[in-house]
Amino acid sequence: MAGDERKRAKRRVFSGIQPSGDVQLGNYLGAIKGWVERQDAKENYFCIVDLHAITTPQKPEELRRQTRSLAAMLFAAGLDPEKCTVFIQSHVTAHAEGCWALNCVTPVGWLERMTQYKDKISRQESVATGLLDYPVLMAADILLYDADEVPVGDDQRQHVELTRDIAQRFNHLYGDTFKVPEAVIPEAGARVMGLDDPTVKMSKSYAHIRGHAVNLLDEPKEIERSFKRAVTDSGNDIRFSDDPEKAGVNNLLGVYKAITGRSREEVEADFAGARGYGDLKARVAEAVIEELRPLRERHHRLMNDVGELDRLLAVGAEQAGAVSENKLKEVKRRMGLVIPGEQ
Ligand code: ATP
Ligand code: LTN
Repeated sequence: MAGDERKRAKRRVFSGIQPSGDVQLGNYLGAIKGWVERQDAKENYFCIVDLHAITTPQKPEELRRQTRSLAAMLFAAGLDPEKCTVFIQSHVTAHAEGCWALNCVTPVGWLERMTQYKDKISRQESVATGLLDYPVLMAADILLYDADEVPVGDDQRQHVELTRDIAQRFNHLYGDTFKVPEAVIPEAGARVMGLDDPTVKMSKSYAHIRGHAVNLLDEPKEIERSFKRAVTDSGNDIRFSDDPEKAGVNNLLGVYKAITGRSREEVEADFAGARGYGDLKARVAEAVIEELRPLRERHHRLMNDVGELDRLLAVGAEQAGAVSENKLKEVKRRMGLVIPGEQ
């Protein structure tokens, strides 16, 4: 590990995104936009985590379509295949194997405490073992690459903490093997809330609920409509606020701030002369439409050449496989498994 790290000129970034639905604005502002902006400064690995997606029920044909569509969206958003290794998790078998190894050092109690798990099981009748194990697979994703940084939205903070705990436990049991990574959470856009209900996080899995999410592929008219319907309050005060009553307005301002990159004061000044919430909604919608327009066009072009898309993903899987297979071998060696060809 130390040798590999000494040779590294840039900090290594690893992140993942589930192909569990159509990519929504929260995914973009909380994660993807930051990945794109920092890609020159980092060594980048971005994984489409299909094995995570199947921890909740998926329709097979939909999942296949969504996986390719998500890959196209990552490139359309600006990830450059020359600078980033973009790949599908199930194409690199080290992830599932690494998960098994880490399962054997992770106490079940750690997993039962995860808030996302508790939240998801409260909404399901039958809970798959994979859902409980979800964070261990995520830990394997990250640790197999000796990632320095994990750029994610705020909802993933606890999972990255758990990854650190698992790394430390493994290192303690078997000797220094894994780098202990850090979560990188954006200052703006880390928690975009549902437009229909500003008390719940915007999520792909709820994207079918009318008015909940902005899908990155939505047509301008649709985006306008979603914002027009966004839940606010009965007042007319346009400012950032922690008041639960004003969560809707706060969310709209947060989206605007994340897109424009302006400070809180600048954003509030921008709306100082606005005529009520109608005006606010129209201008936030406009900013989102302009931000997403080129993505939609590039996505459309990429989806028309699936051969090229699959080729890029195959290159990504090969690069990712080279790094993670090597690490997995080290893990197996540490744990006392016989490595073919080794004493
Ligand atoms: P699902 O509904 O299937 O759980 P999701 O929409 O929550 O999906 P993920 O694929 O789990 O999205 O997350 C991908 C990335 O997007 C993660 O870094 C996550 O933190 C971030 N993210 C997801 N939702 C939001 C949100 N509402 N605001 C900010 N970031 C988000
Ligand atoms: N659980 C993450 C997706 C994910 C991930 C990762 C993120 C899977 N593996 C590794 C960062 C690093 C989520 O966003 N729901």
